[in-house]
Amino acid sequence: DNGCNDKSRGSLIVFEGLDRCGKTSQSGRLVSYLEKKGVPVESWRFPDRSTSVGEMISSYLANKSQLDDQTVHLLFSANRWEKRSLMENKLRSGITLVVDRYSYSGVSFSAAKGLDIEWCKSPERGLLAPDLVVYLDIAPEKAAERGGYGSERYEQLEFQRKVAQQYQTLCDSAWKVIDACLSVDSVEEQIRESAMECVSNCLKGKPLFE
Ligand code: DGP
Ligand code: NA
Ligand code: NA
Repeated sequence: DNGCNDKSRGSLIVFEGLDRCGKTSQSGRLVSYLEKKGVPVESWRFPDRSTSVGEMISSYLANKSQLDDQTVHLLFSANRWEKRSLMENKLRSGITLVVDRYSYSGVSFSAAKGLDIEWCKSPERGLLAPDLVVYLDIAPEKAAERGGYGSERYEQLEFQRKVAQQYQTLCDSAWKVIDACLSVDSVEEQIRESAMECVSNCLKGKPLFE
């Protein structure tokens, strides 16, 4: 199904960036804004730690279990796949999804460990393509200064530098790249503008792509 029969639908808006770039707070702000504008919207995030796959991921991230890099890559991907049909149903029923991390995190974090990038992309193929990718751009050193990282597996400066390099290779001209070091309000304003344009295109019947 290539989605050509779509009429109005919700938008798939994805936030990406390094740990501590401000994604979680900005995606929350966008959801509140869209709600106020009367746009049916839900806040989502990946990994979704509430499923049994998500619990395995969470335990891995907390260093409570060990998994090899390929295995954990496929678990993160499976965690998106297990939500795919629900996401599609929501979008087709007119609900906009604002998602904190998606396939680009999947590819960037695993490729940063040295896995082949094409291998990393493979299991993501067939997931729904976002209508808008918001990339909150921050230097790894700046992100590290923001109250420091937590204790999860990937929250280390050296690793985040490698993740940033991988995001660079994935980033294309369709992404909305925003300087995450601007004021919170100015970042929010730029996101609002792109999101409203995206929502109105989807209401006009922009097809849903895999
Ligand atoms: P978060 O809940 O957004 O803080 O994400 C938890 C950590 O997992 C964070 O360091 C980013 C990383 N991450 C998110 N998605 C993926 C993924 O698909 N693959 C890998 N390897 N790491 C991911
Ligand atoms: Na994190
Ligand atoms: Na986050």
